[in-house]
Amino acid sequence: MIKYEDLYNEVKNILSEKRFIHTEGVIERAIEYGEIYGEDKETVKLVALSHDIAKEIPKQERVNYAKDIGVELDEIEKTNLELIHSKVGAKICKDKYGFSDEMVNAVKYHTTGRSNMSMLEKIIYLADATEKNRNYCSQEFVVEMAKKNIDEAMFFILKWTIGNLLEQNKKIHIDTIIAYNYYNKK
Ligand code: DGI
Ligand code: FE
Ligand code: FE
Repeated sequence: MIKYEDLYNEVKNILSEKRFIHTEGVIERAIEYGEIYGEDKETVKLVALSHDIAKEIPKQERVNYAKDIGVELDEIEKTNLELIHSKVGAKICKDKYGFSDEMVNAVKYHTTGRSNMSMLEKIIYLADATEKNRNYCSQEFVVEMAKKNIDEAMFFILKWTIGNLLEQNKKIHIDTIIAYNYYNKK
């Protein structure tokens, strides 16, 4: 597996300044959550650092790039470029950086979520949504919720995300809906 220091420089070169600032926010938040929930710090840092590695592949190239590296896309993913970056990123992390399956899945499901997520998957999903540069979800009450009851925070973010997507008439990916139902414990 690639060393954190080496990957840090690689990611810094690949991403724009804005996206790298977001990434540093995710690393910081993921470390906080990881400490509370007892996840290995180096693992958490590596996944947070690389979660958006494929975010800035030019839109017109993204579908072909996914095909070239052997990522299968469903119909929604083919037309929603936002959704491709997590799957493509996961494949890069597996093939190029030698990530374990659990780490790969944390990258793969960081945008949609899914049912029955591992602790590492939830930490990355929530760190991505609540890092300090985010507007709404970085508020203290959301961060506190994530620290006290991680499944409740999953539900909160999923509900908020789906609400936003509905308002914009966007399609909801099936994994997002499955995750919402799973973490809706009421
Ligand atoms: O990559 P980031 O911006 O850091 O965050 P992210 O990976 O959570 O991606 C956020 C984008 O993904 C945002 O524009 C909403 C979109 N998204 C998340 N779930 C769905 C979705 N888009 C569609 N169409 N359907 C979804 O279910
Ligand atoms: Fe992302
Ligand atoms: Fe992100």
